[in-house]
Amino acid sequence: MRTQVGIIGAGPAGLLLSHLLHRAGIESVILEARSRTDVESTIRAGVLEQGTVDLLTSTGVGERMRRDGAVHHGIELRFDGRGHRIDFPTLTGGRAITLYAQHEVLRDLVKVRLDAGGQILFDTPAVDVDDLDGHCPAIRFRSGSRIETLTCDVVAGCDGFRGVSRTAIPDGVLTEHVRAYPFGWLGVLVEGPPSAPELIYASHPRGFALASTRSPTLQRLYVQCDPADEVENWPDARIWSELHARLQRDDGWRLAEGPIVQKDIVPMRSFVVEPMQHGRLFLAGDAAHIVPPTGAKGLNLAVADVRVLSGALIEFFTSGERGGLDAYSATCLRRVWRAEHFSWWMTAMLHHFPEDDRFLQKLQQAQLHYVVSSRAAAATLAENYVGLPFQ
Ligand code: RFL
Ligand code: PHB
Repeated sequence: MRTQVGIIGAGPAGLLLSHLLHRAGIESVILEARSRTDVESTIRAGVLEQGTVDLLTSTGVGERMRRDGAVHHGIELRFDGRGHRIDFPTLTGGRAITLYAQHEVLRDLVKVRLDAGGQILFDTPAVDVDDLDGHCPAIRFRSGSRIETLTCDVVAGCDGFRGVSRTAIPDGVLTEHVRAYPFGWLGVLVEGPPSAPELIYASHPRGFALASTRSPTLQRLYVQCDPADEVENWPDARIWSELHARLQRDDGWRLAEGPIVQKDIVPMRSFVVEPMQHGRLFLAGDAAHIVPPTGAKGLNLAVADVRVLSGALIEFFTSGERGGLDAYSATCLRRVWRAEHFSWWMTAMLHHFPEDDRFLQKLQQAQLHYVVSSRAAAATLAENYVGLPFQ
C-alpha cells in the first residue's frame, strides 16, 4: 500500500489532519488500532476552545456541534463556600467555549472522511515505523493475522500517549519533560439535568471537584482521588458524599443527584517531548505532549498541532517547500508550553496537595482570592481558558 501521508491513530489529531489534507487534495490513509464503535464511544474531553470551534466550522464539520453543543460564556470558581464567576466575553473581547463531547467530534470527522471516500482502517494497529531518515518511510501494521506495509512520503504520529510512533524514534533524539502529580481524577457520568448553567471548578480541603456537563440529560462530574485508587473503592454513596462536601455553597445551592452510569480514574501528568519531529515522522497531539485535564487543553492542543502540520504539508506537497515542515516543532512547542504552564497553574491552584505545609496552603488561598478579585488575574485565566489566538 502507498499514500502521501500515513497517519497512525484516528483520534482528534489523526482524523482532523486527514480531513484538512483532503480539502487540499492530499491523500492520506489512517491506521487505527481500535474498532470504529470504540473510537466513537470512548468518553474523554468536553471543552472546545473558540479557535477549535471556528476551525471545525470553517472546514465543514461544525453542523452538529453548532446544533447540539452548548456555548458557555463563563465558569465558576468555588472555594470557602462561595462561588465566583469568571466572565469570558468581557475579559477576552467576546470569546467563549463550547461544550461538545470529544467522541461526538470524532463521529463527525469519521463521517466526513468516509463520505468523501477517505481510508480509515479500523482494528488495524501499526506495529512500527521504518526508514524515518530516508525519503520513503514505511509503517508496518497488523491486518488480521498478517503484517503489511504502508509506504508514504511522510508519517504523522497521531497515536496518543501510548502509541508506537514516538518510540520508533531512535534513542538520544528526543528530550522528555515529565511531571507526575500526587493525585488523579475519578470521573463519573450521571443521568439527569445539570445543577448549574456553567462548569464549576471547586477547591476544597478534601480535594478538588469539577461539575461539567455533556448534554441537558447527561452530566460529567470529577473528584480528586489517589492516583493508585480503583473505582471499586468508590461506591455511589461515597462519590455523592465527596461531591456534596467539596461543591458545598453557603447559600444553600445543591448538586442534583442522578443514576451514575459510568466511573473511571484518570491519572494526572504533564509531559512534553522535544522536538516533535524526526526525519519524515511528525508527532501531533498526545503522542508528543500531555497536560493535566484541569485546563481542558489536551484536545485543543491536538487540533492546534494538526492545523500547523496540515499547512506545512500542503506547502510541501504543492511547491516542494520544506520551510513549514522544518519549523513545525518549534512553532507548535510555543503553544504547547503555554498550555503546559496554564494547565499546571490551574492544577496547582485548585487541588489539595497532600504534602503541602501550611505556608503553601496559604499561598494557594492567596492565589485563588487574587484570581477572583483582580480583573488582570481573571483575564489571564479567561484568555488561556478560551484559547489564545493561533499564531
Ligand atoms: P488520542 O485521542 O489518544 O488518539 C490516539 C488514537 O491512536 C490510536 N492508537 C493507535 N492506532 C494505530 N496503531 C497504534 N499502534 C496505535 N496506538 C494508539 C488510539 O486507539 C487512539 O484512537 O490522541 P489525540 O488525537 O492526540 O487527541 C488527544 C485528546 O484525546 C486528549 O488530549 C484529550 O482527550 C484530553 N482531555 C481534554 N482535552 C480538552 O481539550 N478538553 C477537555 O475538556 C479534556 N478533558 C481530557 C479530558 C482527557 C481525559 N482523559 C481521559 C485523559 C478529560 C479526561 C478525563
Ligand atoms: C469534561 O467535561 O470532561 C471536562 C471539562 C473541563 C475540564 C476537564 C474535563 O477541565
